[in-house]
This record gives sequence, C-alpha cells and structure tokens, in this order.
Amino acid sequence: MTVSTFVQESRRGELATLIIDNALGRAEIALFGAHVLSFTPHHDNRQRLWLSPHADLSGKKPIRGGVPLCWPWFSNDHGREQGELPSHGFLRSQIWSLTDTEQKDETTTVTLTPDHTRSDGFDYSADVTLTVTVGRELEVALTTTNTGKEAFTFNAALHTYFNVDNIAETRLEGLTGKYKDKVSNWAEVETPSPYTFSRETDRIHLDKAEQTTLCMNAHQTLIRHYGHDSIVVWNPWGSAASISDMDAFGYKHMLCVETAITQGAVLQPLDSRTLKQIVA
Ligand code: TA6
Repeated sequence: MTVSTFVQESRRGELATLIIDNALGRAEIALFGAHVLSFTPHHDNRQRLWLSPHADLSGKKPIRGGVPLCWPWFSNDHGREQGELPSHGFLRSQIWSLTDTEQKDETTTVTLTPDHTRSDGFDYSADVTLTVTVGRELEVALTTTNTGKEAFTFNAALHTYFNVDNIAETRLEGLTGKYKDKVSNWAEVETPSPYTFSRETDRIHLDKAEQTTLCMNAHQTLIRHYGHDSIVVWNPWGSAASISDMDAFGYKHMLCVETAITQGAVLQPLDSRTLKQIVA
C-alpha cells in the first residue's frame, strides 16, 4: 500500500516493512524494532548495511544486521543478572508505529514511535522517537525525552552492521585514544593505527569522534556520529559459529560501528537527547 509518493508498505518474511524510494536513495525499515534493514544510495547503488542471510524475520527475535536500536541499556548493562533482561533493551523487539512522513527537497523522512518505553528494568516516563531520513545519505536519529518528574539515567546505541567486502582488508579510520576491550576482560587498550581486523573485536571506544571511515579496497563508507559518548566496534570473528542467526563465515562481510551512549546519560525532566548516525 502507498503511504506517500515515496513510502510504500511491504513485507520481509513475516515482518511488515516500509520501503522508502526517492530520487536519491532506497531503504527498507521493519516496523518490528523500527529496524533499518537496508540502504542503497542511487548514485553508486552500493548496499551500505549488512543483514545476515540467517536473520530471524519472524518478529520473535531481534534482527541480526541492519540498524538494531539499543535502549535503555547497552548490552547486559542493566544492573541485574545476565539473561534476566533482554540484551540491548526492549525497543528492538516491539512493533513501532509510523507517525509521520515528510518530503523535503529530494529526501524523505519517516518518524516512528515504539509501543511502550516503560518495561521491566526501566520504570520511568520517557518518549522515544526514531526518525529515518533517506537521500544520498542515510540519517538515523533516536530521541529520548524525559516526560516524568524525576531524572533518569539511560544508555543507547545505533548498533549498525556495515557491509564490508572483506573484513581482513578493511581499515577503520577516525578513532584514537583508549578503548575498553570486552574480549580481554575490559582491559583499557590504546587504539591501533592502522586499525585493521584479524580476530574477534568487541570494543567500547571512549573517543567521541564525530566521523569514522570504513576503508575498503574499492570504496569507503563514511559514518558521522552525534550525541554519543562512545563508539562501539564489534566483529565476532570465530565466535560467529556459535551465533544461531549468523553463519560461521558471516563475520567476513560485516563490521558493527555503533554510535553509542554507554557511560550513562542523565536526563532531567523535560530534557531530550538525540543520538544520531549519518551514513554516506
Ligand atoms: O555491540 C557489541 C555487542 O554488545 C557484543 O558484545 C555482541 O554481543 C553484540 O553486541 C551482539 O549482541 P546481540 O544481543 O545482538 O547478540
């Protein structure tokens, strides 16, 4: 069904999706998780996002690939026993509603809102909206507003899976300083230069870089970051074999570069914070 000239309702597996296709680019968003599944600008027709061929599209499990939304905690940092609450929070596993579409110049923006923002592990009043703008670039912005009477602390991430031609020949530019290394018991380690990949990588960079670049042999993907306090870099490498919705070699073609709040952002009543990633 047509929502507007540039926005169509569609389906992927058992999921309802929106296809945005305009003069500059094309993207698909699942309403389950307000999850951006793909983005291809027309000028080079190159898919920027990686979606696992084994992603569960039944709506029963978060989608492996695209742009998962983490909120109001990151990973298992929810203050309870691991496994008691869902990894990365509860926004990515609920059905969102399309509340607005806007056409400006040649870009299209859709606004989505989740069904609920209060759940086990987060007992505060908050409004959350996601806007996705599709043009020559993809812009994804997650805004949290405190609508209650007391301050709360939250974490969040745009956990984007990027397509890479070959991870062993990919370089990440733009990060310096220290990162916290999940695969070495959270040791603080200096960012390598050049930043290349040859093993499992799971890092929280405390660098608030505004731009990072994925450099591949034939092309580059530019990633701009806003409203974050850290950048997370993840590739499971050999542990991909134990991830049910990824095949053993899936790690070769993806890298997560995540615009994230991992250090706890405090939001006072009526205040808002927007976490934004722009992909070019
Ligand atoms: O962002 C990195 C990370 O937190 C990793 O530690 C890894 O577990 C990954 O996210 C995927 O998490 P998920 O819950 O989607 O399987």
